[in-house]
Amino acid sequence: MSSKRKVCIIGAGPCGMTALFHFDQISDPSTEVVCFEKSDTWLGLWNFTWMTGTDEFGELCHGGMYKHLWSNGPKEGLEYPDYTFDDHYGKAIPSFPPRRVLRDYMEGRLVKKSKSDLKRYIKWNTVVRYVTYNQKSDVFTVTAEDLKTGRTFENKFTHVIVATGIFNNPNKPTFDGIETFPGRTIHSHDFRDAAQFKGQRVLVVGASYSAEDVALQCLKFGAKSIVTSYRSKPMNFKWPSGIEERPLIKKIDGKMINFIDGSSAEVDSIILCTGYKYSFPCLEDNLRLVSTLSVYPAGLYKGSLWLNDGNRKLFYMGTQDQYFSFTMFDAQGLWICRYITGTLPNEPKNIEEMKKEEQKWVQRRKNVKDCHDDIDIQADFIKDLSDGTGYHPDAPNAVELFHKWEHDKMANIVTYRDQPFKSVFSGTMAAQHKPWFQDFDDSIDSFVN
Ligand code: NA7
Repeated sequence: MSSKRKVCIIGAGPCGMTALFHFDQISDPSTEVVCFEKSDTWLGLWNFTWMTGTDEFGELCHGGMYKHLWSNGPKEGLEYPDYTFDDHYGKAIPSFPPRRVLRDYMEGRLVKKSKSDLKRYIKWNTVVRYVTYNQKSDVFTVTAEDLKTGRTFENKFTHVIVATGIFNNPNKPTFDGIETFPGRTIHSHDFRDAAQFKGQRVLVVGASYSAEDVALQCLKFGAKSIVTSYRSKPMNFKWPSGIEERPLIKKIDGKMINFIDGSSAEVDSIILCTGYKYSFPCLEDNLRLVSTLSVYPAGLYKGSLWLNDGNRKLFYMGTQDQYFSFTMFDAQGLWICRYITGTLPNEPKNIEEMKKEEQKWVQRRKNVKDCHDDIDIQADFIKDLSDGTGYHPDAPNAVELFHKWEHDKMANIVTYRDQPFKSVFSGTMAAQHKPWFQDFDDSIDSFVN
């Protein structure tokens, strides 16, 4: 291989695209970048498909996006400092946009703020099958398949960035009697349209973001009733009439769900909102991150650089549970790009120092008491990434928005999306909007105008 750096980005979702964006900004002549993307478009999860299970190529459907998804966090907490929502839409818009509005915003930045056409770096419909690293030659071999031609090929790279996401491999627990349940049972990864549950009594299993939103969506789109079932602790929101919480399932008997507190409920459908398992099947064992969902998964210096096999040329993006999401990916993409191109001041040379630093964060994460502590960790993580890169210093300030947002949710889970927030970058206060629960039009035009 020549002395040029050759960087492989796996995945053109919001993470992979911010890495690409920053490489394009820096335009380092000795760094070549290639991005392999399994689908035919960018921004990953933020695309909607009707398909579930496998796609048109027989590949596993990656994303679990559903129709009518509106952001569950304030847009002011995931804004790009160099391209605000004001910059894109030219005016104040409300704080909790539908999927299309967010996708359009991200695309706007990629198109309008890039130095060149970012699509030229991307190999579409190309799935990475395997990545190996050879210590002797200090080179990664990436085996990929062009899904359209069926041709498999190998390319050599000096660096690899894994940006394939963490919400694609559903965690599917089983329950006594579930095999004989006569209704429909799906995981939230396959949930596409709440309208399909109109008139039904629905059991939602889980007590986190998907459970909360799927339950509300089903109610909004006309489900008769929703029972949610928690394992560790209830969500404890002030639920509207039609939604109630129960503890874990003990046994399913026909349509009757029996819970461990002795109560029962008859339901027509079950939606498992039981989260995801981290899955990076295309990496060889010693390169593969194994973790449960966390705001600071272990094994990554600066939450990004793979430490476990010592080569320090493999990076993971977006493996953190997310509050700041796009902003965090952006700060991370910039850090990775600057690290690879050798333009970061003061980075430790010694891997032991890096491991010590990583352990500080992992220990801090172990001691969190609640979501507010996780939010603080993520704000500090962004600050930590930004210190060497000069990323916008106001980015971590959105932390206060997230604390307020958590309180808004506890105050009223139906109306929290109607609250306006102020951008930490533009200072613009969000516009008001028709209440989310009554708004069935998630077109860009309706939302923005
Ligand atoms: P999460 O946040 O990982 O939550 C998964 C939920 O599923 C959580 O409440 C778990 O309970 C519950 N769970 C997992 N296994 C079981 C079993 N066996 N029985 C009952 N309940 C179970 O995933 P989400 O899909 O909600 O959210 C993913 C991301 O989407 C989120 O971070 C946002 O960024 C958007 P536990 O609390 O572990 O007992």
